[in-house]
Amino acid sequence: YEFTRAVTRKPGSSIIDGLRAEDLGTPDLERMLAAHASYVATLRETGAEVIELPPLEAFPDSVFVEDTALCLHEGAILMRPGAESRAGEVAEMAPTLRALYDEVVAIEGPGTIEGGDILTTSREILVGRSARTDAAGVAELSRLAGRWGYAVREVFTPEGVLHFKTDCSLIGPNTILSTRRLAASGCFEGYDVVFTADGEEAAANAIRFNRLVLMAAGFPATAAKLRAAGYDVREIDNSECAKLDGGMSCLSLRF
Ligand code: CIR
Repeated sequence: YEFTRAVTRKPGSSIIDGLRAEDLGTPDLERMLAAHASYVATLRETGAEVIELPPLEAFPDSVFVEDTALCLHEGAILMRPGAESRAGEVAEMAPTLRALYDEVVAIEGPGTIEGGDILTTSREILVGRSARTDAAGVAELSRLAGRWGYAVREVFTPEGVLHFKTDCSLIGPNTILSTRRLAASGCFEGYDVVFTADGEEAAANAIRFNRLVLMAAGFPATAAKLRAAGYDVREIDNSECAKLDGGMSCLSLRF
């Protein structure tokens, strides 16, 4: 969770057409822009450089940049999204990553995989199979990241949950914030797990970014629990991204 850089993309007015599992109302662009600005400012507060890309109106979900790539120390791996309307976002991200990394490789398929299903810890890369990420996608990632010495472990995202990281985040060297429903599969054996408070499952999609934990506002019991454990927690308005099943991790690539 120590990063010198992040890449984000501003939401555009096409955000109202973003994918969602359930209709929770139309996202309000002004409010989303304000929340996005405070997200970017909070990342910058830690001393990191944040590269903000311009909106891409042709891709309503392109604010959720995390799904387009996996950024590791040795290089970046371009994803192959399982959502058809999002496939073109990868080519839009590629030039930025090629300018920052010596090595950029790509998932060629036929499998699919999205960054939201990937949790990198200090000892391994956990990849949750989901409606967006299939076995072939995990296998190809395993081959690509394996060349750089990473161990990839396939796990499973619960039914009805968009991405693996919708339900968990790495908040300390060996500590994971998780919902009970995800951890119940046993996927975090060997890690210390902090559970989201009951009814606050949506707080799990947080990020540890240098000294800060960024989490969605509106989950007071989980925020209090993290603060009591010594974390420096920042709560960011996530009301509009939540309408599109997005959260803190989705909004940036961090490396
Ligand atoms: C989608 O369904 O693809 C977007 N509306 C939300 C993507 C959220 N991304 C993430 O969790 N990494």
